[in-house]
Formats: sequence, structure tokens, C-alpha cells
Amino acid sequence: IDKSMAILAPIAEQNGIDTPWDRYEKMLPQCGFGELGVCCRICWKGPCRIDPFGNGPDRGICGATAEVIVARNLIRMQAAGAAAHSEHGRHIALAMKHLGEKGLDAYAIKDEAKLKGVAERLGIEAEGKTTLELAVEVADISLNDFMNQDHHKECTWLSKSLPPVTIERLRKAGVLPHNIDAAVANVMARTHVGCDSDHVNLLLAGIRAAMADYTGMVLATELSDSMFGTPKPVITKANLGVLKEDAVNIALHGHNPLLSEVICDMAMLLNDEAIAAGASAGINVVGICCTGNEVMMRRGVPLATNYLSQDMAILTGAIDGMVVDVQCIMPSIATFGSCFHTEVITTMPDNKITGARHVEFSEKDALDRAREIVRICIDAYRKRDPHRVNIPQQKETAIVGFSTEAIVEALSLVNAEDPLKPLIDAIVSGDIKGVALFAGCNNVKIKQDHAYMTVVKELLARNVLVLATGCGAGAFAKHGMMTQEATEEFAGESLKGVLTAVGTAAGLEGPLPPVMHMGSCVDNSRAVMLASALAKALDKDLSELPVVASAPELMSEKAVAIGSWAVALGFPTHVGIMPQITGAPGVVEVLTKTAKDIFGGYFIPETDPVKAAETLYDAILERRKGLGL
Ligand code: BF8
Ligand code: SF4
Repeated sequence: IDKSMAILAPIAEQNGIDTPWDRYEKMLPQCGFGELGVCCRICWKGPCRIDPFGNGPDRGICGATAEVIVARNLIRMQAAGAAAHSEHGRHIALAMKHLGEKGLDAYAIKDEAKLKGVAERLGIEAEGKTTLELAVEVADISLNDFMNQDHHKECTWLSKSLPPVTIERLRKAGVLPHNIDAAVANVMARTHVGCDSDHVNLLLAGIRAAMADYTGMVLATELSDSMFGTPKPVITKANLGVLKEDAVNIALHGHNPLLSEVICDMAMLLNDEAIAAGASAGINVVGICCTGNEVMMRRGVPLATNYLSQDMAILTGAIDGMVVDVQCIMPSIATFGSCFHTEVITTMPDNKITGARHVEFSEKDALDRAREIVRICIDAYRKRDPHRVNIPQQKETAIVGFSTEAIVEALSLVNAEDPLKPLIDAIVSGDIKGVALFAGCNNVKIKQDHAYMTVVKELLARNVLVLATGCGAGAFAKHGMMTQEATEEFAGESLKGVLTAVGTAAGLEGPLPPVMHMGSCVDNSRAVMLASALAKALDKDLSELPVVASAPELMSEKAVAIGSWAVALGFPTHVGIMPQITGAPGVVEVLTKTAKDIFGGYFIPETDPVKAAETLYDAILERRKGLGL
């Protein structure tokens, strides 16, 4: 549905390059065993696959059933997602520790108030300590969540961020990790050939890994805010029209603000060098995927695009450098870059791409490496062929940066004494029926951004307050859902009333946007913070709140992990892609039904976005009824 793609697809064809959609078509038909999840490659006696029609093998060579094979495959995905998010968190925590102990040129504690708040929440006595001393203690407690070997002591960030009743319930279910790394390693160990062969036991271990995923991301968010600033509402633009013909365009892509923040700083410092190279508008930094979300909400850097069209962005012929770190980076960008003048630059030792240029980045020499990277991009600009520049005109305004703190601050303008009260009152009165968190990726199996837009419009019309992160937030930003006009057009009457009252009190001369941009995927923790604050104020478990989650176009293991902790925390959770589990009816039963008895939350697999919205709304109404509303 993104019109800029219609402009770029023919350019791909002229240049003989396959787009993601071409590559998908060449993949069809995709393997039916894989789609059902019943293919096992865990040992080299295999691959084994179960015949879903009951005419062939009903067990693998070792005797594993479809239930065991599907459960093992799924929980390995959850563990991989947890590993990815928590590596990100560990990287930030280590950087903060180094900053506090030895100092790092390129970094600082930009938000001391946030750091103090975090320290207080973690139970650290701040009195008499310098900011850097506090930073070290916060980093140490966070790193201890990767190191603690006492099985009876759960990760600190869990108990310090979730409501006590929720913690108690999850403790009873045995799914609270004591150590993030251990939860991941445990999944790998118990899924080795000849180990855990009970699908329910396996699935619970997967949920524990998913809770480790949550732990890694909450600490990533809170420490990032301390170092780089807590997001506040900022007005920016989104979609490929943010590229500038007369500027050195640098696209930042990946996830970790440790890289992108320094590149943004350096781009400002070297702006004159770009002008001297002939780019009259200097350097134009734009974002892609979750790095895009990070710099968009903290700095107002415009968003070029979200996951599925990352390589297509290079077809504009106007991106001089694409600088990437970790996660969700299609290897195809190197091929696309080689067809244009674009320098594709990898920066992390464990994320290289054959065919890309590698400039290894580390916190210690961040300024030098950032300078080198920005200069490579300026040099590339000199080689740009103006005849091959095709920048689509599509771009939309986006009001972004709704951290939990920013939302509470806006609400405090309505009620200074008890900021959450206006929100709670609106939920109780039914002006706001409930809250939906949109998260996740794009997936070639769905027309890009279409499922997001469909589900969200259905829910907004039913007066559901919408939060968004990740490439879902990117989709909404690109399609104008983070504007005041979108509130006028799509929000139901009573929701519009609340958004207008808060927006006006906050000095916006009109409503808040109907979709609140909360940040990147690790920032799903912000939505949990907000929900936890509501739960604590109401003295309820998260699983009792009229809060749902939706990942209409998910694809990554990280998204699987996020969806899984959302279920564990108690949220009915929609997935718009049929998960690769349907070859095991027992697993499907556990995740879509039994989970509700254990956690309150459960998965709603639904590929029809209109039906998905109806089911989510029904789940909200069921919760309201449970609360007597
Ligand atoms: O971590 S939404 S495609 S970029 S996995 Fe990846 Fe999915 Fe985008 Fe953000 Ni999250
Ligand atoms: Fe086959 Fe069992 Fe080996 Fe899997 S673990 S490949 S089911 S023999």
C-alpha cells in the first residue's frame, strides 16, 4: 500500500535486481512441512518430518512426536529472540559501566533524572553518590541479571518492573528466569536430541526464555534513556520522501543507539565537509527499522522506511551510505548497494555481510570510527549519479516520542495530583474501551503495512487507545496515523474526546495522535510500564486489564519472543501470520486455550485483519466485564 514502492519496483526491474517480493515468489510453494512446524533437523539422523495426513511417519527416527518437534522448534525461536534482545541490553549495560568507571568520550548520562529514577526503582541509595557512581551501580545490577546463579532469586528487573500480583502468578507457573543467559542456554540444552520430550514442559521453558527476553529489553530501554535521553513528543516526517536530492543521505539501520547516536552527533560536526563536497543541504540522516525508531523519537530524525522495504530504499539512488549494526538487516542490501554508488557499512564484529564494507565500531573509539564512517558517506556522495536519482515524494508528518514518562507528563497537565486518574476514569467510563499495543515486523506474506492499517482503523473506531512500536510504528508513521488529522478521521467519538482534552491541555491546540509511538521493539517494555502503572493504581493483575497486543505482520524470532511474554503477562495477543505450529494440535491447544487458564493471556492466530480486530475487541469487552465495567 506504500506508493513509493510502485515507483521503485520498476527501477529494480530495469537494473535486473530482485526485490523481496520477487525473492518470495521464487520461493513458492513454500515447504508444507515447514509451514506446519513438523520438520526436525535437530540431529543428523534427520531431517525427519511428520505426515500431517496420517498416512506416513507419525514419529521422527528418535521417536519424537509432532508435538515435541513443533514445541522444540518454537521454543528455540523464543530463545533466539531473547538472545537478540538481551545481547542488545547487555551491550548498553556494559557501555554504561565503562562510561561510569573509565569515561567514554562519545557518551554521557544525558538524563540524570531518569538515571536517578531507575536507581531508586532498583533499590539503590542515591544519597551522596555522583551520577557516574550511580551509573556503575545501575549497570552492575543490570548485568547481574545475566550472571546470577541462585535459582531462587529471580532477575531483579522483573520484580522491579512488574506488579507484585503478576510476579506472584508467574512465579507459581515457574516461568520467572533467574538469569537471562541461563534461560536461553536452558532452552538449547533441553531441546538437544533425547532431552525434554513433553510438549507442555517444553512450552513453559519457552515462556521462561520469553520472560528473559522481556528482562533484556526493559533494561535496554531504561539504560538507553538514561544515557541518551527519555523521549518526549517531537514532530518529524516518515517515508522515502524524507531523502534529499541535495544532501549527503545517510541511512541508519539496525537497533542499538550506541552506534546511531554517535553517527547523528558526528553528522552535525561534519556538515560543512558535506557542503564542501557539493551537497548544498549538508548531511541528511534518516532512519530504518528500530534504529530509525530510536533516533526518530529521541532526535526527530525522519524515518525512511520499515523492515520490508529496506533494500528498496537504495533504489532511490540517493542513499550515499547505509550504516548498520545488528538485527533485521537483509543481506540483500549489499547487492543493492553494489548496483548503485551506495556504501553499505557494517559496524559490529558479529554482524558482517559479504560484499559490504566493514568499519568496526566500539564504544572506546566511537568518535574516530563515526568520523571515518561519515566521511566514507561524503565520499560516496561525490560518486552519486544524478541521473539515477529517483526519490519518491511520499512523506507524512509523524508526532512521535511517547515514552511512558511523556504520556504521564501530558496527563499530569489534566490532573497534576494524580496523573493516571484521567486515563483510568476514561477507561472506567468507557470513553476509552481498552488499550491495544501494536508490535512487530513486516512479512512478505502480507501486503506491506496493510494488516497494520486495517486492524488499527477497526480498533480506533471502537474507541481503543493504540500504542505502537517497532516496524508497526514505522508503518503507522509512514501512513499518516501519527497526526492530529488521523485522530479526527479515525478515532471513535469518545476516544477523540479524551485525546483532544489531553492534547489541548498539553498545548497542542488539538488532539494527540491516535497512535502513540512508544519506540523500538525493546521499547515494548514502555507499554508494559504504562500497563503496570495502571495495574498498580487499580490493584489488579496485568491479566485483568482491558489491554491486548497485536502483531499483524510479524516475522522475526524476536517478535515471537515478544508475543510470548505478552501472553505470559496476561494479554490476549494476535498474530497475523499463521505460526509454524499447526502440525501439532496439542501445542496449538496450549498456546491458544490452556494459556488463558495459566496466564490469562493467549494467542489469537488470525490472518484476516478485520476478524482479528473483532476478536481483540471482544477480548477487551470480556476484560471489562471481568472488572465489572
Ligand atoms: O526489532 S519490528 S523487523 S526491526 S524484529 Fe526487526 Fe521486526 Fe522491525 Fe526492530 Ni523488531
Ligand atoms: Fe529426527 Fe529425532 Fe533427530 Fe529430530 S531429533 S532429526 S526427530 S531423529
